[in-house]
Amino acid sequence: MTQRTLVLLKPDAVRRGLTGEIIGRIERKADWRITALELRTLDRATLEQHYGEHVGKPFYEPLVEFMSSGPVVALIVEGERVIEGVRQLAGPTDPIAAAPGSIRGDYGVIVRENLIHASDSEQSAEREVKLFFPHHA
Ligand code: RTP
Ligand code: MG
Repeated sequence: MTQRTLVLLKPDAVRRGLTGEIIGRIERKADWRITALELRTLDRATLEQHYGEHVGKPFYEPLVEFMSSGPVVALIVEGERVIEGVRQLAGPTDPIAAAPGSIRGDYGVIVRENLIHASDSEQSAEREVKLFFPHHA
């Protein structure tokens, strides 16, 4: 089942020089390919749309502060079962709960600064691709 997903390498990944490492893990998976890629700093309006489900939660404001604190790398990745697959590569939200071998498990410690976002369903993927890459929608 060929799918596409929206991936963000968060500001901590860019600051720490881990984007090449993370993109390499994604690129090396059989069949997956990057079809869009851009370095950009996110504004509050974009983040409010992207993280709409979290508006009002206690972690929302610090999340927006963090996500707008520096550039992110936004990518569209296409390929076989890529939505579930990138979530699996990333590991659970809390990096301490994430197994070694996963991106968050290998490089993260703080729940908020967990290096990578990946769409969590086909519906989210379509919405997020449209938000970040309207020309690819
Ligand atoms: P994402 O949306 O970024 O791919 O991550 P996720 O699905 O694994 O996690 P989600 O529940 O959607 O939360 C979005 C992001 O908010 C930050 N967060 N901080 N308790 C906290 O301090 C807390 N909980 C979540 C993380 O950056 C998480 O990835
Ligand atoms: Mg999420």
